[in-house]
Amino acid sequence: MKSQLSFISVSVLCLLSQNLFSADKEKPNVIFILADDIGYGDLGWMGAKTIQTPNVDRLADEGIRFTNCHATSSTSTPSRYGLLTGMYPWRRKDTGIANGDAPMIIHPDQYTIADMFKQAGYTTGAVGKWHLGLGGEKGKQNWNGCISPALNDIGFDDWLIIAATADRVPCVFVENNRVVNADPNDPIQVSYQKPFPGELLGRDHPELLRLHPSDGHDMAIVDGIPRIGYMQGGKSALWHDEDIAGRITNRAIDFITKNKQQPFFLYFCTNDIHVPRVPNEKFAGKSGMGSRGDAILSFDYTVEQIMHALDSLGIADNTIIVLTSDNGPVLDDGYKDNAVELLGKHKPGGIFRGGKYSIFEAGTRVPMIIRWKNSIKENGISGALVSQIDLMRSLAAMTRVEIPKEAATDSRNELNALLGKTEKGRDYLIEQNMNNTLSVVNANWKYIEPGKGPAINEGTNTELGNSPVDQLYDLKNDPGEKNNLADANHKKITAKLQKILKREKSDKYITHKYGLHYPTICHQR
Ligand code: NG6
Ligand code: CA
Repeated sequence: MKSQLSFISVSVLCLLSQNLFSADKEKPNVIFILADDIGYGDLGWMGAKTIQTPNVDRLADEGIRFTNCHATSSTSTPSRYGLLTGMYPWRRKDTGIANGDAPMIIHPDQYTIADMFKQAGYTTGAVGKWHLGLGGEKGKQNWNGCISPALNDIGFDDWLIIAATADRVPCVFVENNRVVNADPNDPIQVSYQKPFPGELLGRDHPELLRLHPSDGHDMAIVDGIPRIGYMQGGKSALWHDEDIAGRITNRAIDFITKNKQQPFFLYFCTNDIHVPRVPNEKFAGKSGMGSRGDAILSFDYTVEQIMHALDSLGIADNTIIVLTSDNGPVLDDGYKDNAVELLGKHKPGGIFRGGKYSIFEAGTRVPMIIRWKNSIKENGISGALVSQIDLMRSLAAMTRVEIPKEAATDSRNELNALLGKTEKGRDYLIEQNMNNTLSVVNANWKYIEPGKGPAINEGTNTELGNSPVDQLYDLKNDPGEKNNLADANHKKITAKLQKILKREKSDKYITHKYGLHYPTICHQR
Protein backbone atom coordinates (compact mmCIF):
# COMPACT_ATOMS: atom_id res chain seq x y z
CA MET A 1 0.00 0.00 0.00
CA LYS A 2 2.75 2.35 1.02
CA SER A 3 4.74 1.76 -2.18
CA GLN A 4 1.58 2.21 -4.26
CA LEU A 5 0.99 5.57 -2.60
CA SER A 6 4.50 6.74 -3.20
CA PHE A 7 4.21 5.61 -6.82
CA ILE A 8 1.08 7.73 -7.15
CA SER A 9 2.68 10.74 -5.54
CA VAL A 10 5.75 10.41 -7.76
CA SER A 11 3.58 10.34 -10.88
CA VAL A 12 1.55 13.29 -9.61
CA LEU A 13 4.80 15.13 -9.01
CA CYS A 14 6.01 14.25 -12.49
CA LEU A 15 2.78 15.48 -14.01
CA LEU A 16 2.95 18.60 -11.92
CA SER A 17 6.51 19.34 -12.87
CA GLN A 18 5.73 18.71 -16.55
CA ASN A 19 2.93 21.20 -16.26
CA LEU A 20 5.16 23.63 -14.52
CA PHE A 21 7.78 23.20 -17.17
CA SER A 22 5.41 23.79 -20.06
CA ALA A 23 3.81 26.68 -18.20
CA ASP A 24 7.29 28.15 -17.74
CA LYS A 25 7.99 27.97 -21.42
CA GLU A 26 4.73 29.64 -22.26
CA LYS A 27 4.99 32.11 -19.46
CA PRO A 28 8.52 33.37 -19.28
CA ASN A 29 8.94 36.66 -17.45
CA VAL A 30 8.97 39.60 -19.83
CA ILE A 31 10.91 42.81 -19.28
CA PHE A 32 10.85 45.73 -21.68
CA ILE A 33 13.82 48.03 -21.20
CA LEU A 34 12.72 51.13 -23.04
CA ALA A 35 15.45 53.74 -23.45
CA ASP A 36 14.64 57.36 -24.11
CA ASP A 37 16.09 59.00 -27.25
CA ILE A 38 18.83 56.41 -27.82
CA GLY A 39 19.54 56.35 -31.54
CA TYR A 40 20.18 53.53 -33.97
CA GLY A 41 23.92 54.21 -33.90
CA ASP A 42 24.34 54.98 -30.20
CA LEU A 43 25.16 51.50 -28.91
CA GLY A 44 28.32 49.48 -29.34
CA TRP A 45 26.61 46.58 -31.07
CA MET A 46 25.14 48.97 -33.63
CA GLY A 47 28.55 50.19 -34.64
CA ALA A 48 29.36 52.95 -32.15
CA LYS A 49 33.13 53.02 -31.78
CA THR A 50 33.67 56.01 -29.56
CA ILE A 51 31.32 54.89 -26.82
CA GLN A 52 31.44 51.58 -24.98
CA THR A 53 28.28 49.74 -23.97
CA PRO A 54 29.58 46.30 -22.93
CA ASN A 55 26.46 45.27 -21.04
CA VAL A 56 24.06 46.10 -23.82
CA ASP A 57 26.47 44.37 -26.19
CA ARG A 58 26.44 41.27 -24.01
CA LEU A 59 22.66 41.22 -24.24
CA ALA A 60 22.95 41.51 -28.01
CA ASP A 61 25.50 38.68 -28.11
CA GLU A 62 23.12 36.47 -26.16
CA GLY A 63 20.07 37.29 -28.22
CA ILE A 64 18.92 38.70 -31.54
CA ARG A 65 19.75 42.14 -32.88
CA PHE A 66 17.03 43.62 -35.03
CA THR A 67 18.18 45.97 -37.74
CA ASN A 68 14.77 46.91 -39.11
CA CYS A 69 12.71 47.64 -36.00
CA HIS A 70 10.56 50.76 -35.82
CA ALA A 71 8.84 52.84 -33.21
CA THR A 72 5.51 54.16 -34.44
CA SER A 73 6.55 57.76 -33.92
CA SER A 74 9.60 59.94 -33.56
CA THR A 75 8.59 61.38 -30.17
CA SER A 76 7.87 59.74 -26.88
CA THR A 77 4.17 60.06 -26.04
CA PRO A 78 2.81 58.70 -29.33
CA SER A 79 5.54 56.08 -29.54
CA ARG A 80 4.72 54.72 -26.07
CA TYR A 81 0.99 54.88 -26.79
CA GLY A 82 1.54 52.64 -29.83
CA LEU A 83 3.70 50.19 -27.90
CA LEU A 84 1.27 49.84 -24.99
CA THR A 85 -2.03 49.75 -26.92
CA GLY A 86 -1.14 48.18 -30.25
CA MET A 87 -2.85 51.08 -31.99
CA TYR A 88 -1.34 53.82 -34.11
CA PRO A 89 -1.35 57.04 -32.09
CA TRP A 90 -2.14 59.22 -35.14
CA ARG A 91 -5.63 57.72 -35.23
CA ARG A 92 -6.33 60.02 -32.29
CA LYS A 93 -5.68 63.75 -32.00
CA ASP A 94 -4.52 63.85 -28.39
CA THR A 95 -1.38 61.73 -28.42
CA GLY A 96 1.25 64.44 -29.00
CA ILE A 97 4.10 65.19 -26.54
CA ALA A 98 2.31 65.39 -23.18
CA ASN A 99 2.97 67.89 -20.43
CA GLY A 100 3.17 66.90 -16.78
CA ASP A 101 -0.43 67.94 -16.17
CA ALA A 102 -1.92 65.99 -19.10
CA PRO A 103 -4.81 63.64 -18.31
CA MET A 104 -4.28 59.93 -18.85
CA ILE A 105 -4.15 59.44 -22.60
CA ILE A 106 -4.84 55.71 -22.58
CA HIS A 107 -8.42 55.49 -21.34
CA PRO A 108 -9.26 52.99 -18.60
CA ASP A 109 -11.60 51.40 -21.18
CA GLN A 110 -8.72 50.60 -23.48
CA TYR A 111 -7.14 47.19 -23.52
CA THR A 112 -3.38 47.44 -23.05
CA ILE A 113 -0.43 45.12 -23.17
CA ALA A 114 -0.54 45.12 -19.36
CA ASP A 115 -4.17 43.91 -19.48
CA MET A 116 -3.02 41.20 -21.82
CA PHE A 117 -0.33 40.01 -19.42
CA LYS A 118 -2.73 40.14 -16.50
CA GLN A 119 -5.14 37.98 -18.43
CA ALA A 120 -2.28 35.55 -18.94
CA GLY A 121 -1.80 35.36 -15.17
CA TYR A 122 1.22 37.66 -14.89
CA THR A 123 1.95 40.27 -12.24
CA THR A 124 2.52 43.55 -14.03
CA GLY A 125 4.73 46.49 -13.17
CA ALA A 126 5.77 49.83 -14.65
CA VAL A 127 8.83 51.76 -13.54
CA GLY A 128 10.46 54.94 -14.86
CA LYS A 129 9.37 57.47 -17.42
CA TRP A 130 5.66 57.39 -18.13
CA HIS A 131 4.71 60.38 -20.34
CA LEU A 132 1.15 59.25 -21.04
CA GLY A 133 -0.73 61.49 -18.62
CA LEU A 134 -2.34 60.87 -15.26
CA GLY A 135 -5.78 61.61 -13.83
CA GLY A 136 -9.02 62.35 -15.60
CA GLU A 137 -8.67 66.01 -16.47
CA LYS A 138 -5.90 68.34 -17.61
CA GLY A 139 -4.36 70.21 -14.69
CA LYS A 140 -6.68 68.60 -12.13
CA GLN A 141 -4.42 65.88 -10.72
CA ASN A 142 -4.46 65.57 -6.97
CA TRP A 143 -0.68 65.68 -6.44
CA ASN A 144 -1.23 65.78 -2.68
CA GLY A 145 -3.59 62.84 -2.44
CA CYS A 146 -4.81 59.97 -4.54
CA ILE A 147 -4.08 60.38 -8.25
CA SER A 148 -6.68 58.55 -10.27
CA PRO A 149 -7.30 57.23 -12.89
CA ALA A 150 -3.77 56.01 -13.27
CA LEU A 151 -1.71 53.04 -14.34
CA ASN A 152 -3.61 50.61 -12.13
CA ASP A 153 -6.69 51.36 -14.25
CA ILE A 154 -4.95 50.15 -17.39
CA GLY A 155 -3.46 46.94 -16.09
CA PHE A 156 -0.38 47.74 -14.00
CA ASP A 157 -0.37 46.15 -10.54
CA ASP A 158 2.63 47.96 -9.14
CA TRP A 159 4.33 51.11 -10.39
CA LEU A 160 6.68 53.99 -9.71
CA ILE A 161 6.92 56.63 -12.37
CA ILE A 162 8.07 60.04 -13.52
CA ALA A 163 4.77 61.53 -14.69
CA ALA A 164 6.06 63.07 -17.92
CA THR A 165 9.73 63.76 -18.64
CA ALA A 166 12.56 64.89 -16.38
CA ASP A 167 12.48 68.32 -18.04
CA ARG A 168 8.81 68.83 -17.14
CA VAL A 169 7.24 69.48 -13.75
CA PRO A 170 6.26 67.93 -11.38
CA CYS A 171 9.77 66.70 -10.56
CA VAL A 172 8.60 63.96 -8.21
CA PHE A 173 8.06 60.22 -8.32
CA VAL A 174 4.53 58.88 -8.26
CA GLU A 175 4.15 55.43 -6.77
CA ASN A 176 0.90 53.52 -6.86
CA ASN A 177 -1.32 56.65 -7.04
CA ARG A 178 0.61 58.86 -4.64
CA VAL A 179 3.56 61.22 -4.81
CA VAL A 180 6.48 59.68 -2.92
CA ASN A 181 7.46 61.70 0.17
CA ALA A 182 4.66 64.24 -0.27
CA ASP A 183 4.32 66.49 2.74
CA PRO A 184 0.82 67.74 3.59
CA ASN A 185 2.40 70.83 5.15
CA ASP A 186 4.09 71.77 1.90
CA PRO A 187 1.52 70.98 -0.79
CA ILE A 188 2.61 70.46 -4.39
CA GLN A 189 1.18 72.83 -6.98
CA VAL A 190 1.68 72.45 -10.70
CA SER A 191 0.73 74.75 -13.56
CA TYR A 192 1.52 74.98 -17.23
CA GLN A 193 -0.28 78.33 -17.44
CA LYS A 194 1.44 80.76 -15.15
CA PRO A 195 4.07 80.94 -12.43
CA PHE A 196 3.12 80.81 -8.76
CA PRO A 197 3.43 83.98 -6.73
CA GLY A 198 7.04 84.40 -5.66
CA GLU A 199 8.30 81.50 -7.81
CA LEU A 200 11.82 82.16 -9.10
CA LEU A 201 12.12 81.28 -12.76
CA GLY A 202 15.00 80.05 -14.88
CA ARG A 203 14.48 82.85 -17.37
CA ASP A 204 15.02 85.53 -14.70
CA HIS A 205 17.65 83.86 -12.55
CA PRO A 206 20.52 82.38 -14.58
CA GLU A 207 22.71 82.71 -11.47
CA LEU A 208 20.65 79.97 -9.79
CA LEU A 209 21.20 77.46 -12.60
CA ARG A 210 23.76 74.68 -12.91
CA LEU A 211 22.55 73.83 -16.44
CA HIS A 212 21.38 76.51 -18.85
CA PRO A 213 18.68 76.27 -21.47
CA SER A 214 19.36 76.66 -25.18
CA ASP A 215 15.67 76.57 -26.10
CA GLY A 216 12.60 76.83 -23.84
CA HIS A 217 13.18 75.16 -20.46
CA ASP A 218 13.18 78.48 -18.64
CA MET A 219 10.39 78.13 -16.11
CA ALA A 220 10.44 76.33 -12.70
CA ILE A 221 13.89 75.79 -11.22
CA VAL A 222 14.22 72.40 -9.53
CA ASP A 223 17.57 71.07 -8.33
CA GLY A 224 19.30 73.99 -10.08
CA ILE A 225 17.83 73.00 -13.45
CA PRO A 226 15.22 75.04 -15.29
CA ARG A 227 12.21 73.02 -16.53
CA ILE A 228 9.06 73.24 -18.60
CA GLY A 229 6.09 74.27 -16.46
CA TYR A 230 5.68 75.90 -13.08
CA MET A 231 5.77 74.24 -9.72
CA GLN A 232 5.63 75.11 -6.08
CA GLY A 233 5.92 73.18 -2.82
CA GLY A 234 6.69 69.49 -2.33
CA LYS A 235 10.28 70.15 -1.26
CA SER A 236 10.63 66.76 0.44
CA ALA A 237 9.39 64.97 -2.68
CA LEU A 238 11.63 66.58 -5.30
CA TRP A 239 14.10 64.33 -7.04
CA HIS A 240 17.81 64.95 -7.39
CA ASP A 241 18.60 64.41 -11.08
CA GLU A 242 21.85 62.52 -10.48
CA ASP A 243 19.91 59.88 -8.53
CA ILE A 244 17.08 59.18 -10.99
CA ALA A 245 18.76 56.29 -12.83
CA GLY A 246 19.75 54.53 -9.59
CA ARG A 247 16.39 55.11 -7.98
CA ILE A 248 14.31 53.63 -10.80
CA THR A 249 16.74 50.78 -11.42
CA ASN A 250 16.52 49.80 -7.74
CA ARG A 251 12.74 49.96 -7.90
CA ALA A 252 12.75 47.74 -11.00
CA ILE A 253 14.99 45.25 -9.20
CA ASP A 254 12.71 45.30 -6.15
CA PHE A 255 9.76 44.45 -8.40
CA ILE A 256 11.69 41.62 -10.04
CA THR A 257 12.83 40.23 -6.68
CA LYS A 258 9.37 40.39 -5.17
CA ASN A 259 7.88 38.52 -8.10
CA LYS A 260 10.64 36.07 -8.83
CA GLN A 261 8.44 33.08 -8.17
CA GLN A 262 5.63 33.90 -10.54
CA PRO A 263 5.49 35.15 -14.12
CA PHE A 264 5.85 38.90 -14.30
CA PHE A 265 5.80 41.62 -16.92
CA LEU A 266 7.88 44.72 -16.23
CA TYR A 267 7.66 47.84 -18.38
CA PHE A 268 10.88 49.57 -17.38
CA CYS A 269 11.51 52.95 -18.97
CA THR A 270 14.78 54.69 -18.33
CA ASN A 271 15.16 58.44 -18.06
CA ASP A 272 18.52 58.09 -19.82
CA ILE A 273 19.31 59.62 -22.23
CA HIS A 274 16.60 62.30 -22.28
CA VAL A 275 17.37 65.88 -21.30
CA PRO A 276 18.30 67.21 -18.85
CA ARG A 277 21.24 64.83 -19.01
CA VAL A 278 22.67 64.91 -15.51
CA PRO A 279 24.27 61.52 -14.97
CA ASN A 280 25.48 60.29 -11.62
CA GLU A 281 29.04 61.18 -10.58
CA LYS A 282 30.00 57.59 -11.42
CA PHE A 283 29.62 58.56 -15.10
CA ALA A 284 30.06 62.33 -15.17
CA GLY A 285 32.90 63.17 -17.55
CA LYS A 286 33.65 59.49 -18.27
CA SER A 287 32.60 59.19 -21.90
CA GLY A 288 34.65 62.09 -23.23
CA MET A 289 31.52 63.00 -25.17
CA GLY A 290 29.86 65.19 -22.60
CA SER A 291 26.76 64.41 -20.64
CA ARG A 292 24.94 62.79 -23.58
CA GLY A 293 27.71 60.19 -23.83
CA ASP A 294 27.83 59.87 -20.02
CA ALA A 295 24.09 59.17 -20.02
CA ILE A 296 24.65 56.32 -22.48
CA LEU A 297 27.20 54.85 -20.03
CA SER A 298 24.61 55.23 -17.27
CA PHE A 299 22.05 53.41 -19.42
CA ASP A 300 24.53 50.59 -19.97
CA TYR A 301 25.10 50.34 -16.22
CA THR A 302 21.36 50.08 -15.67
CA VAL A 303 21.31 47.11 -18.03
CA GLU A 304 24.19 45.55 -16.11
CA GLN A 305 22.33 45.90 -12.82
CA ILE A 306 19.10 44.41 -14.16
CA MET A 307 20.99 41.47 -15.67
CA HIS A 308 22.94 40.96 -12.48
CA ALA A 309 19.72 40.85 -10.47
CA LEU A 310 18.16 38.33 -12.85
CA ASP A 311 21.30 36.20 -12.84
CA SER A 312 21.58 36.14 -9.08
CA LEU A 313 17.91 35.23 -8.70
CA GLY A 314 18.45 32.42 -11.19
CA ILE A 315 15.71 33.63 -13.51
CA ALA A 316 17.71 35.31 -16.28
CA ASP A 317 17.33 32.51 -18.76
CA ASN A 318 13.59 32.24 -18.56
CA THR A 319 13.08 35.95 -18.87
CA ILE A 320 12.51 37.59 -22.22
CA ILE A 321 14.25 40.92 -22.38
CA VAL A 322 13.26 43.37 -25.06
CA LEU A 323 15.63 46.33 -25.15
CA THR A 324 14.67 49.18 -27.41
CA SER A 325 14.24 52.98 -27.58
CA ASP A 326 11.17 55.19 -27.88
CA ASN A 327 12.47 57.33 -30.74
CA GLY A 328 15.63 58.42 -32.48
CA PRO A 329 18.51 60.57 -31.26
CA VAL A 330 18.85 64.30 -30.70
CA LEU A 331 21.88 66.34 -29.66
CA ASP A 332 20.89 69.79 -28.40
CA ASP A 333 17.37 69.17 -27.10
CA GLY A 334 16.98 72.45 -25.25
CA TYR A 335 19.90 72.59 -22.78
CA LYS A 336 23.48 73.79 -23.26
CA ASP A 337 25.09 70.45 -22.46
CA ASN A 338 27.72 70.42 -25.22
CA ALA A 339 26.21 67.40 -26.94
CA VAL A 340 26.96 68.96 -30.34
CA GLU A 341 30.39 70.29 -29.50
CA LEU A 342 31.68 67.03 -27.99
CA LEU A 343 30.16 64.59 -30.46
CA GLY A 344 33.37 63.96 -32.40
CA LYS A 345 32.97 61.21 -34.99
CA HIS A 346 30.08 59.50 -33.23
CA LYS A 347 26.94 59.04 -35.37
CA PRO A 348 23.89 58.74 -33.11
CA GLY A 349 21.57 57.85 -36.00
CA GLY A 350 24.05 55.49 -37.66
CA ILE A 351 23.70 55.56 -41.43
CA PHE A 352 20.22 57.06 -41.28
CA ARG A 353 19.01 60.60 -41.98
CA GLY A 354 17.09 62.84 -39.55
CA GLY A 355 16.67 62.06 -35.86
CA LYS A 356 14.17 62.51 -33.06
CA TYR A 357 11.08 64.44 -34.36
CA SER A 358 11.78 63.41 -37.97
CA ILE A 359 9.99 61.25 -40.53
CA PHE A 360 13.36 60.22 -41.96
CA GLU A 361 14.59 56.84 -40.74
CA ALA A 362 16.72 57.99 -37.82
CA GLY A 363 13.51 59.30 -36.22
CA THR A 364 11.80 55.96 -35.85
CA ARG A 365 14.25 53.20 -36.80
CA VAL A 366 15.42 52.16 -33.37
CA PRO A 367 17.75 49.57 -31.92
CA MET A 368 16.06 46.45 -30.61
CA ILE A 369 17.52 43.39 -28.93
CA ILE A 370 15.53 40.39 -27.78
CA ARG A 371 17.20 37.96 -25.42
CA TRP A 372 15.55 34.77 -24.24
CA LYS A 373 18.33 32.43 -23.44
CA ASN A 374 16.15 29.38 -23.02
CA SER A 375 14.51 29.66 -26.37
CA ILE A 376 16.22 31.77 -28.97
CA LYS A 377 19.53 31.50 -30.66
CA GLU A 378 22.45 33.62 -29.56
CA ASN A 379 24.24 36.15 -31.68
CA GLY A 380 21.41 36.42 -34.15
CA ILE A 381 20.89 39.31 -36.51
CA SER A 382 17.49 39.81 -38.04
CA GLY A 383 16.50 42.21 -40.78
CA ALA A 384 12.80 41.36 -40.40
CA LEU A 385 10.58 44.43 -40.72
CA VAL A 386 8.93 44.82 -37.31
CA SER A 387 7.25 47.57 -35.34
CA GLN A 388 7.17 47.94 -31.57
CA ILE A 389 3.41 47.94 -31.99
CA ASP A 390 3.67 44.22 -32.81
CA LEU A 391 4.95 43.24 -29.38
CA MET A 392 1.38 43.19 -28.09
CA ARG A 393 -0.18 40.62 -30.41
CA SER A 394 3.07 38.65 -30.70
CA LEU A 395 3.40 38.21 -26.94
CA ALA A 396 -0.32 37.50 -26.68
CA ALA A 397 0.27 34.64 -29.12
CA MET A 398 3.08 33.40 -26.91
CA THR A 399 1.04 33.52 -23.72
CA ARG A 400 -2.03 32.23 -25.61
CA VAL A 401 -4.23 35.11 -24.65
CA GLU A 402 -6.95 36.04 -27.02
CA ILE A 403 -6.99 39.80 -27.40
CA PRO A 404 -10.43 41.30 -28.03
CA LYS A 405 -10.86 41.82 -31.76
CA GLU A 406 -11.46 45.52 -31.38
CA ALA A 407 -8.27 46.09 -29.37
CA ALA A 408 -4.69 46.39 -30.66
CA THR A 409 -6.00 46.62 -34.21
CA ASP A 410 -2.71 47.85 -35.64
CA SER A 411 -0.62 45.19 -33.91
CA ARG A 412 0.38 42.06 -35.86
CA ASN A 413 1.45 38.73 -34.53
CA GLU A 414 5.10 38.63 -35.60
CA LEU A 415 6.19 36.18 -32.90
CA ASN A 416 8.14 34.03 -35.33
CA ALA A 417 10.12 37.03 -36.53
CA LEU A 418 10.70 38.24 -32.97
CA LEU A 419 11.94 34.82 -31.88
CA GLY A 420 14.26 34.67 -34.88
CA LYS A 421 12.44 31.81 -36.58
CA THR A 422 11.89 33.77 -39.77
CA GLU A 423 13.27 36.87 -41.45
CA LYS A 424 9.85 37.60 -42.86
CA GLY A 425 8.24 40.34 -40.83
CA ARG A 426 5.49 42.75 -41.72
CA ASP A 427 4.50 43.61 -45.26
CA TYR A 428 4.59 47.28 -44.34
CA LEU A 429 4.35 49.68 -41.42
CA ILE A 430 3.49 53.33 -40.85
CA GLU A 431 5.76 55.95 -39.27
CA GLN A 432 4.84 59.37 -37.85
CA ASN A 433 6.84 62.53 -37.18
CA MET A 434 6.24 65.42 -34.77
CA ASN A 435 4.10 67.23 -37.37
CA ASN A 436 1.96 64.13 -37.98
CA THR A 437 3.43 63.60 -41.44
CA LEU A 438 3.15 59.88 -42.15
CA SER A 439 5.22 57.47 -44.19
CA VAL A 440 4.82 53.86 -45.31
CA VAL A 441 7.78 51.51 -45.19
CA ASN A 442 7.91 48.08 -46.79
CA ALA A 443 10.75 45.65 -47.33
CA ASN A 444 12.46 47.87 -49.92
CA TRP A 445 10.74 51.19 -50.20
CA LYS A 446 9.58 54.16 -48.22
CA TYR A 447 6.95 56.67 -49.24
CA ILE A 448 6.57 59.95 -47.32
CA GLU A 449 3.35 61.87 -47.84
CA PRO A 450 3.55 65.61 -48.54
CA GLY A 451 3.38 67.56 -45.28
CA LYS A 452 2.95 71.18 -44.30
CA GLY A 453 5.46 71.17 -41.46
CA PRO A 454 8.88 72.85 -41.63
CA ALA A 455 11.81 71.09 -43.30
CA ILE A 456 14.03 71.64 -40.26
CA ASN A 457 13.34 71.67 -36.53
CA GLU A 458 15.36 74.80 -35.82
CA GLY A 459 15.90 74.25 -32.10
CA THR A 460 17.45 70.82 -32.49
CA ASN A 461 18.75 71.29 -36.04
CA THR A 462 17.00 68.13 -37.22
CA GLU A 463 15.79 67.48 -40.75
CA LEU A 464 12.13 66.65 -40.23
CA GLY A 465 11.49 65.23 -43.70
CA ASN A 466 8.42 67.41 -44.29
CA SER A 467 8.10 68.46 -47.91
CA PRO A 468 5.26 69.79 -50.04
CA VAL A 469 5.88 67.01 -52.57
CA ASP A 470 5.75 63.21 -52.54
CA GLN A 471 8.96 61.46 -51.51
CA LEU A 472 9.97 57.93 -52.36
CA TYR A 473 13.19 56.31 -51.21
CA ASP A 474 14.80 53.02 -52.11
CA LEU A 475 15.74 51.97 -48.59
CA LYS A 476 17.62 48.88 -49.79
CA ASN A 477 20.08 50.85 -51.92
CA ASP A 478 19.72 54.28 -50.38
CA PRO A 479 19.14 53.82 -46.63
CA GLY A 480 20.27 57.42 -46.06
CA GLU A 481 17.22 58.66 -48.04
CA LYS A 482 19.23 60.93 -50.31
CA ASN A 483 17.56 60.43 -53.69
CA ASN A 484 13.87 61.14 -53.94
CA LEU A 485 12.62 58.79 -56.67
CA ALA A 486 8.96 59.80 -56.56
CA ASP A 487 9.35 61.71 -59.80
CA ALA A 488 11.55 59.19 -61.54
CA ASN A 489 10.37 55.96 -63.13
CA HIS A 490 8.74 54.71 -59.99
CA LYS A 491 5.21 56.03 -60.33
CA LYS A 492 3.74 52.59 -59.78
CA ILE A 493 5.52 52.02 -56.49
CA THR A 494 4.60 55.50 -55.30
CA ALA A 495 0.96 54.87 -56.22
CA LYS A 496 0.95 51.49 -54.47
CA LEU A 497 2.28 52.92 -51.22
CA GLN A 498 -0.02 55.94 -51.44
CA LYS A 499 -2.94 53.57 -51.70
CA ILE A 500 -1.85 51.67 -48.60
CA LEU A 501 -1.53 54.90 -46.63
CA LYS A 502 -4.90 56.16 -47.79
CA ARG A 503 -6.55 52.90 -46.75
CA GLU A 504 -4.83 52.91 -43.35
CA LYS A 505 -5.82 56.52 -42.73
CA SER A 506 -9.44 55.79 -43.52
CA ASP A 507 -9.60 53.19 -40.74
CA LYS A 508 -11.25 55.07 -37.93
CA TYR A 509 -10.04 55.03 -34.37
CA ILE A 510 -12.19 52.52 -32.61
CA THR A 511 -13.32 53.39 -29.12
CA HIS A 512 -13.53 50.05 -27.48
CA LYS A 513 -14.72 49.03 -24.10
CA TYR A 514 -12.62 46.02 -23.46
CA GLY A 515 -10.26 47.20 -20.76
CA LEU A 516 -10.32 45.09 -17.66
CA HIS A 517 -11.44 47.10 -14.66
CA TYR A 518 -9.61 47.31 -11.39
CA PRO A 519 -10.54 49.44 -8.42
CA THR A 520 -8.11 52.18 -7.43
CA ILE A 521 -6.74 51.51 -4.01
CA CYS A 522 -4.89 54.44 -2.57
CA HIS A 523 -2.66 53.06 0.12
CA GLN A 524 -1.93 55.35 3.01
CA ARG A 525 1.74 55.90 3.58
C1 NG6 B 1 10.16 69.20 -26.61
C2 NG6 B 1 11.25 69.75 -25.70
C3 NG6 B 1 12.34 68.70 -25.58
C4 NG6 B 1 11.77 67.37 -25.14
C5 NG6 B 1 10.64 66.96 -26.07
C6 NG6 B 1 9.96 65.69 -25.63
C7 NG6 B 1 11.58 72.18 -25.83
C8 NG6 B 1 12.26 73.31 -26.57
N1 NG6 B 1 11.83 70.96 -26.29
O1 NG6 B 1 9.10 70.10 -26.67
O2 NG6 B 1 13.32 69.15 -24.71
O3 NG6 B 1 11.30 67.46 -23.83
O4 NG6 B 1 9.66 67.98 -26.10
O5 NG6 B 1 10.83 64.63 -25.79
O6 NG6 B 1 10.85 72.42 -24.89
S1 NG6 B 1 10.26 63.18 -25.76
O7 NG6 B 1 11.38 62.30 -26.03
O8 NG6 B 1 9.74 62.96 -24.43
O9 NG6 B 1 9.25 63.10 -26.79
CA1 CA C 1 11.95 60.07 -26.30
